[in-house]
Amino acid sequence: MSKPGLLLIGGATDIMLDRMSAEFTLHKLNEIKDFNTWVETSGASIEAVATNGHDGVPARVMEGCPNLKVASAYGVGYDAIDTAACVARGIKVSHTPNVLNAEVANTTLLLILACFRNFLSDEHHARSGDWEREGNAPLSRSPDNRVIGILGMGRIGQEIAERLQVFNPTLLYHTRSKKDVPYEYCADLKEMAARADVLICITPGGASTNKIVNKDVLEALGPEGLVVNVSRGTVIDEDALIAALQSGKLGMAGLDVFEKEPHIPDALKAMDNVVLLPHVGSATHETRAAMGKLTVDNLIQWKQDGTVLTPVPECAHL
Ligand code: NAP
Ligand code: 8YV
Repeated sequence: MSKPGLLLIGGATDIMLDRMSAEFTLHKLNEIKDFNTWVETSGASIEAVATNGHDGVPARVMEGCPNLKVASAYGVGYDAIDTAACVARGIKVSHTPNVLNAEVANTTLLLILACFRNFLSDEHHARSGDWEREGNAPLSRSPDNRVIGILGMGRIGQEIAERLQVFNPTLLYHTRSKKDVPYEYCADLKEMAARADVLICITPGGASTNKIVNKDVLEALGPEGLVVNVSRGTVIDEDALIAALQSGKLGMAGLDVFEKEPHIPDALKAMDNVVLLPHVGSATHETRAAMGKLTVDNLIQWKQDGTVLTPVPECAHL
């Protein structure tokens, strides 16, 4: 019996490629020279797509693969996928929740420590010889005993809150609905920012969170405040962030995600009160292996019985 066609969009680990090739006839979008010709010869054979939170499922793929039945995302965020269009066609969308919670939480703590403790400038002070030439580095600030506001209290937000306990924080959170967690709920994001020393962003991307952290929220966080973004770049108004940091109305930023990845504005690169990471929140061998396993497990499950293990909420009823 011929294997169903699978179109890979974006990257995959070697183990993912081996497992997908054993079960599917694998096509790689980045190796297709003439897409329109490929559609004519192979588009109808494609029943499955493997993609990620950055590349999604482009409209040309949706149009060129009329028999598409499942899209498996290598990541938990799926804002790049038009789930309404998928649901309308009965296409099941899966993602990789939970297996990356710990790593993204670690990245969040890394950014908090790097910002408060001047990690980048102190490392340079040591490596450059400035310590020998100029003496001790300036004092930094402790992350301990801070008021920390978390925007988003889902799978990763709750892991972040648990791991933050090492800093003996006062924890606040803001979401659209109150959660059963032992932290203070703040119905108003700006009010939470005004009370916080640190604001952590860990919501999904998409319309409901687009630029939710705006000029008013950033200035409420204030000149001593730190904003950490490990969600999506669209959650923070990037122009307002740059202006607030440059004017001193906001103290620091620790950023793993950006509005137009992989582009990072030069203004952010030029500031020494900003720590920049290239969207590596989940990017460890161990976590990506777990994400990759679940991505392919979803595809194999679909091939076996038409269901997926971890559907996105919008597709859970399909
Ligand atoms: P989740 O379990 O679905 O949690 C999302 C949280 O955000 C929920 O508490 C939700 O509560 C809240 N939320 C959603 N829309 C909101 C809004 N408009 N205003 C306020 N709160 C809102 O998702 P997760 O597994 O924690 O993942 C969260 C996101 O992290 C992903 O979608 C992805 O974008 C990002 N992420 C980034 C990396 C990285 O490498 N940097 C890695 C993994 C994930 P309510 O629905 O009650 O509002
Ligand atoms: C991935 C992420 O790097 O899971 C997510 O939502 O942002 C990261 O784990 C991204 O999805 C690209 O694969």
